Amino acid sequence: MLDVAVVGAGFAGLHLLHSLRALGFKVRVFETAADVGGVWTWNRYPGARCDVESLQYSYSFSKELEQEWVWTERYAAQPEILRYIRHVAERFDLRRDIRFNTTIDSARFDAEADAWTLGTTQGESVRARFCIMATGALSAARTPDIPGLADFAGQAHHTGQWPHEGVDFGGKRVAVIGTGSSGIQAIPVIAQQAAHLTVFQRTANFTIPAWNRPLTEAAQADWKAHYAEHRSRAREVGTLYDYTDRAAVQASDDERRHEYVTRWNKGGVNFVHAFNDLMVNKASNDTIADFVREQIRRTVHDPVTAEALSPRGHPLGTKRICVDSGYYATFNRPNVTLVDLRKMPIESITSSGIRTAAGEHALDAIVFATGYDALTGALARIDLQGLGGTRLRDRWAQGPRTYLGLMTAGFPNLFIITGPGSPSVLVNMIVGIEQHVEWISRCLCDLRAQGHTRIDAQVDAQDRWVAHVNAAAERTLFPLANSWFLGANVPGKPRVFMPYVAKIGTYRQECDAAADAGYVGFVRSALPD
Ligand code: FAD
Ligand code: N01
Repeated sequence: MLDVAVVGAGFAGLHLLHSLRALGFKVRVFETAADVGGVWTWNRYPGARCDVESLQYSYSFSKELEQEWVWTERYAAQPEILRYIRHVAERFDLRRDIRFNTTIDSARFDAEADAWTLGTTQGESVRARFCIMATGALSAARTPDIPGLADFAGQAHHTGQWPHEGVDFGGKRVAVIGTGSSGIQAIPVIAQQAAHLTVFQRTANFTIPAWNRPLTEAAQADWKAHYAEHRSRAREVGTLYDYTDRAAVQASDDERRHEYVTRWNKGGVNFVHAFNDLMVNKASNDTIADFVREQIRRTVHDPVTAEALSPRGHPLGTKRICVDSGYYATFNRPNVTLVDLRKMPIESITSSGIRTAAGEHALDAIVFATGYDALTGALARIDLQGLGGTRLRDRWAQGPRTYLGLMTAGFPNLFIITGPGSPSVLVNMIVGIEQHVEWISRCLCDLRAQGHTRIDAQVDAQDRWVAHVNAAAERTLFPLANSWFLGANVPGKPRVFMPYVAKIGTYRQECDAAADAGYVGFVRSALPD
């Protein structure tokens, strides 16, 4: 029997393997894909790159790794991030404990033995005392159920399941459905390759220019010389932005404008941290949203297209902010057309294109940049049964419930990485992953030292945590948008704000305080000898 089964070999699964193996646990990782990398092996669409700066979007657990790896761009592209993850797998000799091409489709807790039995789609079973779901917050790709999709005779690809051999759009009529981060990254690049690109937009999104650029040796050396300080600050704040204590309502029109212009010209997500009340005060948020709409009008030549691209229905940042390279200017190209689905919804997909009320758009290829069943989707795809055979799907039918975002009551010895109830997708996810890996590693060591074979979350502690997470979201503007943070992109998914709106440092203290005080809110026990 394994001590620990880890599901998923992305950033989280690899770090877990490295950490737990070093602590003497017998660990094995199971991964659907044929390689390491998680989202970075799946998302090979044109333009895919990170939007947290590369020097921050990387592991902090090895000082040597930090110093030896050379990032070439401010925001690394997918192939470079995948090279980095593969380097990590080789450098720390991780592959020997990973089973690739293996999907876990069931997991049952055996209360007599305090152990999980995992089933694979190939019919094998594996037993482990502890099971850690490193299955990814954004790994369950969703292709919408549009009538006629199966009839389409051209190529159809989801950004999150992109063919490894690439897709040649040369001379083709291409559609992109979806204008979230993936669509907004892919559209400018596909527009340069395709004969014609039609963008099908349901909700206009806010996007900030990346101003991506090569990293100079000097800038990189300077950052590396101060890595320890940068990392220690990131453990508190998640990502290093220019945070301010100032509210937009306290600033004059000129001061606000100056701040927005300065940050727009620097680029990236830093823009949304211009003032500290933008995510809690709608009037303040309107000022930054107006500024972005003004930039769209200045960039896009056709006023009708500019207006269609201008987000109106949600405050800036309440849907995940996007970061782009030339997105709005792409709509000035003669080979790019925008279809506003609010005015002209898709009726069906035919063998040769996409049909709206205005007629058919003839196409050779469709790109689905339509997102994910976020945070809970990968878990829901596994038939997970806890105490008494209770299924996680049923337990979470009204929305996910966790204690500290780490465990869910009634499913002992099961940990979740960056799942609901943790800061997860609201922070630099590698910092979030590392915090979870550190906490779980310590927890498993403590259980081993004290002879415990089982740990479970208590229902009342979980109820209090869920209320705390909900209250944190209610203090913000986040609930005003129909976002995937709320599950609003998946028909029938309960509307619950899933991530925990808190600084990662605050959350780390909450998790550590529970462990320091003897795992408050958890029950631990040992099997009889
Ligand atoms: P993943 O990388 O999603 O890995 C999970 C793995 O689990 C996958 O390989 C999957 O195949 C496997 N798996 C799932 N279910 C099963 C199963 N049942 N059996 C076997 N294997 C299974 N975050 C940031 O902070 N900054 C960024 O700039 C950023 N950019 C992103 C860009 C894209 C295109 C996407 C999609 C996400 C981005 N993210 C970013 C979020 C990203 O999810 C995290 O940064 C991080 O990569 C997640 O790592 P992970 O290991 O937790 O999950
Ligand atoms: O997915 P999304 P994504 N008909 O859900 C539209 C991370 N990420 O893959 O808004 C028509 O954001 C949908 O419309 P609407 C990042 O955390 C990061 O782009 O629901 N349209 C929306 O426009 C990100 O937030 C990077 O009305 C349909 C789009 O598809 C997360 O992953 C890069 C539709 C989906 O947008 C997910 O991003 C990529 C339908 N039936 C991803 N269904 C970085 O840059 C959905 N849509 C770091």
